[in-house]
Amino acid sequence: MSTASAEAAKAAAELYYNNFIEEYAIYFTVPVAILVILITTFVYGFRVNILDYILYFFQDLYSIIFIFKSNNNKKKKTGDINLRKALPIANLRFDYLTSKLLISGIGKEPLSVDIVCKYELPAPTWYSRNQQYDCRLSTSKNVIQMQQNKGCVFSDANVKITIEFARIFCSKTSNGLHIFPTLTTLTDRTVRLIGISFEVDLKPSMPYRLSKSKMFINGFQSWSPTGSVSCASRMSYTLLGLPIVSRPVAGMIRNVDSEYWGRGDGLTSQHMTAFQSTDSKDSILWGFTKQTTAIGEFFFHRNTKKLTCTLDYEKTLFSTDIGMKGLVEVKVEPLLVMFGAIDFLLETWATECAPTNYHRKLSDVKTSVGWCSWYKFYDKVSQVDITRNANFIADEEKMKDIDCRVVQLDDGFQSHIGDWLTVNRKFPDGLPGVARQIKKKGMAAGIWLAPFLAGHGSVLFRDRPEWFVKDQLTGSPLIAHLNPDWGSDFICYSLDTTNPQVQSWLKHIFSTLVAYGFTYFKIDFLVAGIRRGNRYDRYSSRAEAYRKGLDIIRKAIGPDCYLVGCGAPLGPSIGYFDAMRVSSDTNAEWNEMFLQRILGAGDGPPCLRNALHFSITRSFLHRKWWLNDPDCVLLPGTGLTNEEMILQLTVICMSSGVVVISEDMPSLDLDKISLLKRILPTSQLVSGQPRNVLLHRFPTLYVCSGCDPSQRSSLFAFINWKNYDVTIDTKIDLEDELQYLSSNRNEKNANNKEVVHESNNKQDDVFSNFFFFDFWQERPLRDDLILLMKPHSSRALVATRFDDGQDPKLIGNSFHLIAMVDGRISGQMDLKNNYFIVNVRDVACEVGKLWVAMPTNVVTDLNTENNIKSNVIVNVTSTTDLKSHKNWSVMEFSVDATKIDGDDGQWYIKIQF
Ligand code: 9PG
Repeated sequence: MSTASAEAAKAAAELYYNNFIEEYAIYFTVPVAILVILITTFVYGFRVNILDYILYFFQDLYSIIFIFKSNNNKKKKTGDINLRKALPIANLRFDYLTSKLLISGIGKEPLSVDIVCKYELPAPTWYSRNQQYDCRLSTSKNVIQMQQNKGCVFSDANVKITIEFARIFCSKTSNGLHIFPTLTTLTDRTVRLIGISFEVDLKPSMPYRLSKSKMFINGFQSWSPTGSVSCASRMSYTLLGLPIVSRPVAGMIRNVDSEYWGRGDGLTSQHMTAFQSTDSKDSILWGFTKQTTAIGEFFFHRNTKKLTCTLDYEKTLFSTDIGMKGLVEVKVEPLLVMFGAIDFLLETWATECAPTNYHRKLSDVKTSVGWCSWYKFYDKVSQVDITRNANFIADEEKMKDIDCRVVQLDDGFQSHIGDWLTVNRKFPDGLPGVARQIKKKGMAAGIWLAPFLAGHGSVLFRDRPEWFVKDQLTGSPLIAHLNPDWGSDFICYSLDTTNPQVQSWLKHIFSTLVAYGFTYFKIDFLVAGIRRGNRYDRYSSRAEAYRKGLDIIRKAIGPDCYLVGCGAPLGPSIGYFDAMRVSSDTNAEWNEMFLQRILGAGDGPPCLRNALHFSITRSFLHRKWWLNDPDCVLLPGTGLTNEEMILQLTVICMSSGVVVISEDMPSLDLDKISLLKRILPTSQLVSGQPRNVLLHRFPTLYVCSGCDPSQRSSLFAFINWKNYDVTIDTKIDLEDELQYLSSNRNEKNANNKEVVHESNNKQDDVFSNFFFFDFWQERPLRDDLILLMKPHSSRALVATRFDDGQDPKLIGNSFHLIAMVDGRISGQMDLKNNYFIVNVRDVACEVGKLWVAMPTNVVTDLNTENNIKSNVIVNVTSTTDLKSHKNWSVMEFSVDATKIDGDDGQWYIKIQF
């Protein structure tokens, strides 16, 4: 638990007691207390200290009053919680009346929870079977200790579970509880821990129809669909809806080894989930905050409205080997439950999961631009293609500003899947030759491999069949993946990363590639390393085995090489990667191909729509666990409409993740490169966040707010995912956003004095507090905030705050989509010297326009020749009145910054008044 959460817990505890005594003291009467003590003593006997009874009594009373009060509130008002002060203080305690754990204060109703531990003990005799236990630990019979505001302990004859908790925050709008269980064995026999589940009854908090509730489904790995669905919907298992038939294909996309795979009576989400009713602004998020030992999964049972939060261990705990009772202690993956606005909850949860011991600060990892062979050449790629592209990127004048630093060879060079160091005939100089040619051109050499897979035709599989994870049913090597692109390697198997020989082999492969000169690694199909099966080390869970593999790879390449994950189970990968693919593959087609849709499991096959959709819904992971990789930028001649191309650039830029181009650069239309430059480099400081991600499966608003309160501009991208034209009244969505941006923002003016802006409560005025600029259409907007949007299109609006007086404001530019939001392009008034200055740095585009708004009388007085100074070529191209703001005009400047005075690439325009 971090010190911040400990402090928050302490503060919350104080608040709890203050509220508690203030509000409920009148209810505590001595006679009732004595009566309850007598009844509970009669019911439970003297197993528990009498003082504890008194505490339980107060707690029960508290929850009864809480239920009573919230029922009263419900009568008065439906929809959101609107309590008098802060939200009730979250609490967890055992309730003797219902014999369940109770979580109160998260949402309107207390949530009752059962803790179930599944384990096996070895068969007592050779002819009997292992003893299997599916034990509900959280019953009155199993309680052995209760501590007010701290937690409780339960045990059966073989295992003990200690539940501790901390409140993570408490405000008017959100609160949360972080639960930290520890499991200890009490027997001297070997315990095989199968899983631990928290079974939560959501019925009281979901009194309405299922279709009125939305559930956030987080996919298992990079390519898996992620986003909200109706709680009434069904999981899609394609191939005739038969999970068994689609399993070999789905094995690479879904968690098919889970006991919930294929279930038709509910919905599964991996690592976390969240629920929201369609008439509420608040949601409840459930999430495990670690996945180093077990795989966390959530299953919503549609019929019973129960949520099972389950941890899949399958791990042997070796108490017999030590020969002492109770010595094996497992720190169970903590569970977080929170109430509040979904954007905030997703970000908070991701922060709580973030790696604490990562080898470098994620904020120091730079966004980079790279090139990848896959989406243009696929497995037909040859050494000639790599050399031609590397040479073009390094030598072509037009490519200079793109600053492409990596050339990455993808799938197609290897002789077989698994035989990574032997290449096919298309690579006559071998891998050392490829690395040499890329490095010679001053770029980092990158390579793709699937380190946990080996194909049926590989030498590795032929020579070392014992190195593979074994199928639990048949005992033969587990088939992890079927890939029609891989010919004789169509059937692929999972390497057993707990086998010391496999570990040495992995180390050898990666250190050899480093010795060849590669410094950028895209490791793919990683989910193969986490499949269920029998492994060399039975004390290792599948999550531990997977992380062992990653650990070896990271150590072999060292901390300075760039590691990109792909096809990776996300939660168990935290802590090893610089960047991670967070979406399905892209393609130069908006929709997936029909055949892929019916052959794939669910809606994750390659297409632009899926890649953009999941990159948006997974935005909250960016720079918390790694840099998000939204998959490659495609700039094809055909295949994508202009609107789709702009939408692609908008989303990739706003994701602020890594940008990798996948095209044959020499044959590329150079206009496309100019378009691409307008999103490069992506931002180090800000990134996009979708709005209403639970209410809309396809979010229609993606927002990037300024990185500090003094930043005037924010970016709002409206998206039409539909196949037909749509008219969007942006005012509806923008009103709340702008209200927030214009309220109580403190900023420093040019003289470094704090300027406090009072909140503007008059809603009608909020729009006149902003200038709006349409980035891709390159024009200031007037009253036209109702947008007609073509199919698969976006409109990126830069909104700039206007609220302080008559100073000029920079309201638009055509150089970079996001640079006015993160401060790389900024306009400021210097009141002392009476000039307005626009500063520009770190943008790839060198020729473009700027738009500055100023009072009309100021524009009239300006003598442009003498008043404008710059270290680049500037011309005033037009001056127009702003219809949205009376007596204001916009001056449009055209700028050519190809030849800058000074060598740091920064340029400025100074307008003297
Ligand atoms: C190389 C590609 C690219 C791509 C990766 C990944 O299920 N499948 O058959 C399947 C094939 C390819 C694939 C994903 C799934 O794409 O995302 O960028 O590196 O491998 O083979």
